[in-house]
Amino acid sequence: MTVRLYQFAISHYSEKVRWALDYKGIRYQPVNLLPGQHIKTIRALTGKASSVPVLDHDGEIIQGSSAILDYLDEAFPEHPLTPADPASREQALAWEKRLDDEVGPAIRCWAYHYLLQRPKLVVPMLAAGTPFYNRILLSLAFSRVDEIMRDWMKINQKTADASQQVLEALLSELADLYRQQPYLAGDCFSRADLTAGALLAPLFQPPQYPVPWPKRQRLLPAMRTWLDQWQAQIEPLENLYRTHRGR
Ligand SMILES: N[C@@H](CCC(=O)N[C@@H](CS)C(=O)NCC(=O)O)C(=O)O
Repeated sequence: MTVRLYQFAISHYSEKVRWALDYKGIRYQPVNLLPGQHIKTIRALTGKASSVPVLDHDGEIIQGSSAILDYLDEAFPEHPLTPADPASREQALAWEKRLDDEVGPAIRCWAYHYLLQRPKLVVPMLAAGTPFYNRILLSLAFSRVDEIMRDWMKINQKTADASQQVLEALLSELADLYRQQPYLAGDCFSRADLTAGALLAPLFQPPQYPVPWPKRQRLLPAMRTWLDQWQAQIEPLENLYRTHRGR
């Protein structure tokens, strides 16, 4: 059996899938792609959208983190991530969708807005897991990379500020909930908690996440101050990650 995960090391949607695979104890080969160069590879696999993550399980191709989690629970039912009880299942899927649709894009926009202003920090993260010369390539072409990424994901000060508000609302809500109950849906760890932990992981930079995280003091002051201010709300997610992420 061969399981391949086409991904960007930096992608938090890819982290959802890495975590799910590790949680289920499934051995897999990561195929780390360089943003930009990924399009050809992914379109050849899926014949449609270019986004990662994409899973290849013995030739069965699945694109998108949520569809991949569905598939993994079907194909590898041990250590389920989708609750069996219908009400908890519905709740878990609703949380996952909300986090995928709101939090994923918000954290990406907010973090890149500041990190793209520090090429020396962001280039090694974008090229993580790919051949060393990609760092040189990205550094040389950085002003174009910056322009394309900002244009593609509509990243600017205004959208970064709006994203920060989305994050603040969600972090407050999640911290309140985790103060009252251990899990978002039902009485077990599920794909809802996994999604919250994976998508928000860039805020607490866990060592299992395979990118060279920048040291706190090298971040732009705006980013550092905000992270300090929101530490209490970020902490429950960090604890959840530490408890359930394993390797
Ligand atoms: N809803 C999708 C979102 C995936 C996504 O936004 N992937 C980004 C990286 S974080 C991507 O591949 N962007 C480049 C592209 O779409 O070509 C999922 O859950 O997999």
